[in-house]
Amino acid sequence: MNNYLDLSPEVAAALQGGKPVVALESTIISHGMPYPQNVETALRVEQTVREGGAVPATIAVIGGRLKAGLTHDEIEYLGKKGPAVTKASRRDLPVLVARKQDGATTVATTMIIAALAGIRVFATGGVGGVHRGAETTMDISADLEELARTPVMVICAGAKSILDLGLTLEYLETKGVPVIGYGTEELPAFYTRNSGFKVDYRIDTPAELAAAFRAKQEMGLGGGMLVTNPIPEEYSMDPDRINKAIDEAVADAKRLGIHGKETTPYLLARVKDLTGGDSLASNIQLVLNNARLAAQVACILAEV
Ligand code: PSU
Ligand code: MN
Repeated sequence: MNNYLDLSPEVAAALQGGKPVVALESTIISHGMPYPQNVETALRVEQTVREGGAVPATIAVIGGRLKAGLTHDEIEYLGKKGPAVTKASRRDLPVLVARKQDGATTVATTMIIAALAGIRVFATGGVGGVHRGAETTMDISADLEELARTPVMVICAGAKSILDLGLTLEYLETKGVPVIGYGTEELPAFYTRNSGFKVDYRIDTPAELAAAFRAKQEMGLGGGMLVTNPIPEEYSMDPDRINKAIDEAVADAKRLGIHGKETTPYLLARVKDLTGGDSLASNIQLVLNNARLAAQVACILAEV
């Protein structure tokens, strides 16, 4: 076992026994939602994974240790500290670990720690991608490189149009990352089921998701797979309203000169404010929906 990694007793026992485990990220707790909804949601997501027959492993860096499986107190701690916790992507890990500091893990870092632990399925809300205007800012999330290199299936609700969805798909194609629509041919846009962009493949069953992932690994192709699971119809938002809020948020970020790792948290918080909190309710529901699917896939991958 890696010297930097701590598995919770429950996660260690599950992995040891070949039981299904689902990884969950912590930037969504610290930077993705306000307190206390962030903590309530994180615990509900864990509960949903359990109801699906799998063990949840919420991932973070605490006191410089890479943790897979957090206690409720640790989740409460990250949620309460919120954006004061360092948002930790791949490049942040070395110094945080050496200094024995805390970090909330993004999709990229959650994948790294999940892979170290031997966890193959990870549920979240949204992934990072190529930002609008990246042709001049070069702001491309490290999540995309991680999907290219680290063997974890990431189940998300597509990408928010705070990103340039077309360029994000092009980047993933170049990197050889399959983008799967779960029960859909269209890339979902997080708050809405449609984006106008096509996914690479539509897959309708957890068994086929598991088979494709297994084939990718057994062929030695390595890297991850991006499964995009549309938000349930009843929780999806009005596209005009959400797109107007996103356009305004992107314009505000540009005017204020927000850049680097601050961009995504700024845009997420601004969109939430501009939609008067309605987007938060949708956000919570789509994460629960992804946790359910992830548990199903993890159960199938755990069968021999
Ligand atoms: N997009 C969302 N919600 C999120 C994030 C992105 O809709 O919570 C978070 C995830 O943790 C993701 C990170 O990995 O932001 C991407 O940040 P960046 O663009 O700085 O790589
Ligand atoms: Mn960035």
